[in-house]
Amino acid sequence: MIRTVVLASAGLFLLCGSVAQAATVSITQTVTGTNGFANDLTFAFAGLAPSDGIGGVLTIATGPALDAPDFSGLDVTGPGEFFTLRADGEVLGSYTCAADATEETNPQRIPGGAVNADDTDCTFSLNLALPGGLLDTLLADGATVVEMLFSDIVDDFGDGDTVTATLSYTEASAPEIIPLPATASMLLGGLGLMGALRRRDRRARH
Ligand SMILES: [Ca+2]
Ligand SMILES: [Ca+2]
Ligand SMILES: [Ca+2]
Ligand SMILES: [Ca+2]
Repeated sequence: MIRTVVLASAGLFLLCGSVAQAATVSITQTVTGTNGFANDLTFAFAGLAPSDGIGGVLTIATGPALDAPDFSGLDVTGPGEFFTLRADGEVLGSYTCAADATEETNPQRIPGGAVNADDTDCTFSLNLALPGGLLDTLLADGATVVEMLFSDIVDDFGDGDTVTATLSYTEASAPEIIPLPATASMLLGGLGLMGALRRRDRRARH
């Protein structure tokens, strides 16, 4: 009984000790429609630390439109209007707010996507789980490029629409390593100090 409690509290302690802050990388891009048509978006993440292997989440979300009149959200509300997400060329899926789509169709309906009264724009926050294997493949070179590719009939972008891409995962805990050069210089410094003390000692005696 006591042993169980000790083991349980040891487990709790380990659990608390291993909870690290999830490294969150956030990139915001501004959509600029050229001649009313949508531009594909690229989110470049760099300088990424290795993950703990458990996987992470990629969140693609619409933000406020920066230009007046403000039409927040993206033109992915009708049949055939969707975007495809790719990470380092790997297709993650295709998504839409079109009423005829469901979470089982392709493109898949974005859960919680809110279409405005005019049925022209959809605001959403789409969370995609990145399994550990996929995330670690993406992070192998410390960088990943997420592409948001729009279907041809997505054409009602407002200048100043914003879209954010956020990559969240827990970094692998780095083992504590004392670099050898530092150890060596500390040792040399220590020897130098000992020599100086000895010299001072000798001088004091003379
Ligand atoms: Ca818009
Ligand atoms: Ca539309
Ligand atoms: Ca990569
Ligand atoms: Ca359209």
